[in-house]
Amino acid sequence: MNKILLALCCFLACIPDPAQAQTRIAPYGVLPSINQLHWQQMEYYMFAHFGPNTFTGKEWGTGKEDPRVFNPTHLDCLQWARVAKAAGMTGIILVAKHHDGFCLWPSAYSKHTVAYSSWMNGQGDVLKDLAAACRVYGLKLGLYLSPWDRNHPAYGTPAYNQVFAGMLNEVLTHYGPIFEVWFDGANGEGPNGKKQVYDWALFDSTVKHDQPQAVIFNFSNTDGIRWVGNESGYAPETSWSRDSGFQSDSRMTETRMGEGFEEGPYWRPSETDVSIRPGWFYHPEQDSLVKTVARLMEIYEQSVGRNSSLLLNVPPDREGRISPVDSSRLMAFRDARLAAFLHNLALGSRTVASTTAGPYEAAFLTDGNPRTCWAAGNDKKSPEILLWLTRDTAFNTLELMEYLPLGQRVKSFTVEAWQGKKWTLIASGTTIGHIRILTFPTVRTGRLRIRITGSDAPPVLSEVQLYRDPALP
Ligand code: FUL
Repeated sequence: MNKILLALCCFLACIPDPAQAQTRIAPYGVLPSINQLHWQQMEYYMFAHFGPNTFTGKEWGTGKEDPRVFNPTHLDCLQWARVAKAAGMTGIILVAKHHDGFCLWPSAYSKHTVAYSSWMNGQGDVLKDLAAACRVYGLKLGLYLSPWDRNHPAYGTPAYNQVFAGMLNEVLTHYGPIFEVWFDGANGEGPNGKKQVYDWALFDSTVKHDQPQAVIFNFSNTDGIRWVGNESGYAPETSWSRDSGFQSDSRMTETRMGEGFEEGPYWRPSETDVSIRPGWFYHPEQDSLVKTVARLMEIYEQSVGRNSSLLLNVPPDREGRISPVDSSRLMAFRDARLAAFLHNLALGSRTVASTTAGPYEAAFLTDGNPRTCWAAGNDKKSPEILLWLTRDTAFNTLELMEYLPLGQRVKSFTVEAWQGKKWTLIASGTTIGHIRILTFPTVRTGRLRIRITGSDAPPVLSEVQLYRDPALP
């Protein structure tokens, strides 16, 4: 090979990573921020509800609980982090203050905190312990703070907005980097019988000032993440990362919240929050009701596999540890996921497309690298991708990935397998987004065809992967 040809090959070899490319693919619509792209890669992380409710057996405390009820006997945040890491999670979001107002850190703004509890004679700080544990295990830390406060005397008056911003400032400046701030939408009455008019602009600017790399759940239109609209553990099949923004909540049904808006002017992808147990807090009588591995797999495929992320609540018990029932279920769930996504059977296929923009060839779809991509040309016809598998292959799971830094585009597609003498439809879908997982009864074929039947702009996909999940028919 002469030198010019070699130089050209090297140039082409890195071009299909659009982040480095010289050939420009036009972006479409509103785009994700860097913070949102980093967040999207996290996919699966832990929610930890822990506080007075853990000890009183409630789900919603009244705020009148004696702070001394908070008294874990063996609080072990390292164990939480070890379990989360072994489970394959990427971070932990701690409920630092629930609606009862109890602060898991010694806040200067309240008398309803760990400093007034029996735990460690009031010298403890759960946030400090958890932040240190997350650092040990390479996990990111996020914080949930309920603006609704059933304890604070100022709640229901303008002064409370300053209190809440002050609390936010405390938790966002003492514990290192925070990847997500989770604002619960519940807004009930406080001790004086009044509801608070929240100063979202103040809360938003506090987060952005203290933790500029954090994403904000629920109440922000920049670096925002939206609620998926249910607490049952699924995103709808159609799942846009764009939506109409949090201020339009009044005309937003829960279904619309889940689906997002194709035409939405804001990039606010959804997060699916669900508990491994019936309750958000630990209750010993629910030990037999921890979700099964099959149910957790379904939840995973219907959240991460539908362009959402999975925030799975695993509440620590009264000792201050994740119970063995939950941790062993999480390990079995991890094993099931590893088995389901063990070998990408599409790797090395000969992959061609009916249309290609410049060097973004279809072969990059089956290279196992989500940073490279195939881009369709500007021609109007529905593009088709053809995979010639290395041999006749049996599979029951398809994973597609769209290259989101350039915007979300695909709105419908079909998947067909070559069976004898004809193409047979085996699956179809609407949006793709970060990851779309489809499962179907096992098919055996040597050829697969994916047709993008609807797209807002020429599609740009990064991966087509095939698996055989042994737990599926
Ligand atoms: C809801 C709360 O009312 C629940 O107690 C729980 O914290 C859940 C994650 O969000 O709005």
